[in-house]
Amino acid sequence: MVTIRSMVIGRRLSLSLMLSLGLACSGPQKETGRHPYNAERRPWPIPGVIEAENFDEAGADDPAYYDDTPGSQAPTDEHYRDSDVDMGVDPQMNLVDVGWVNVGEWLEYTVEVQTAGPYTISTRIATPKDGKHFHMELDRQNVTGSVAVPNTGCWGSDLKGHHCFQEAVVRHVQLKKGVARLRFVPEGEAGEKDLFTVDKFRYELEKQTPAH
Ligand SMILES: [Ca+2]
Ligand SMILES: [Ca+2]
Repeated sequence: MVTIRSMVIGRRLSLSLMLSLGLACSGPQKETGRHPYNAERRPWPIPGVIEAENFDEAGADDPAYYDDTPGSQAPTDEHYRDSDVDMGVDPQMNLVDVGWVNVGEWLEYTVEVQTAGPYTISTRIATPKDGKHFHMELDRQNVTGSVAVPNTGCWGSDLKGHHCFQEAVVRHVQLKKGVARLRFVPEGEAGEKDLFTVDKFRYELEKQTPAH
């Protein structure tokens, strides 16, 4: 085994040796710098609520989203965090959301399922369009199937003071315990733009009837 001492050249480590050392210390998992978007860098717990705008902070070679428009399409005074993801700040509803969601785009969150079992997943979402869908993946496995988004009448709130987020609910989603990457994926025809505005995802563990 190569020791640190044997890799020291004088008092300096060469870049290649530092990289070797980093790989040796990190074990089989590649160290990318990607992490959950919270101060503790802790996976978002499930059961729990994950805000759509709190997708992971990406590592150098490990993206946490795909967004097909450079920069944000939201007004500049609605800035929440630096990213190409189009996030809006809604002062009427006191929330931050992700809007201008196009087919082909996706967002990822590192989560930790703390209890295995069946879950109800409620997504707070808005659209003035009919027939829009999305699904959610854990470690690239589609766990929800296609979830229908109701036409809620507007993009979340409008200048007339209408508030129109609703919950798109899917039940009985079996989740395994452990850390995983949750991916939110809009569905539709390639090139389809501006499907909906999404605020948050709520994962609730369903009550289970004891076996007889
Ligand atoms: Ca964008
Ligand atoms: Ca939100």
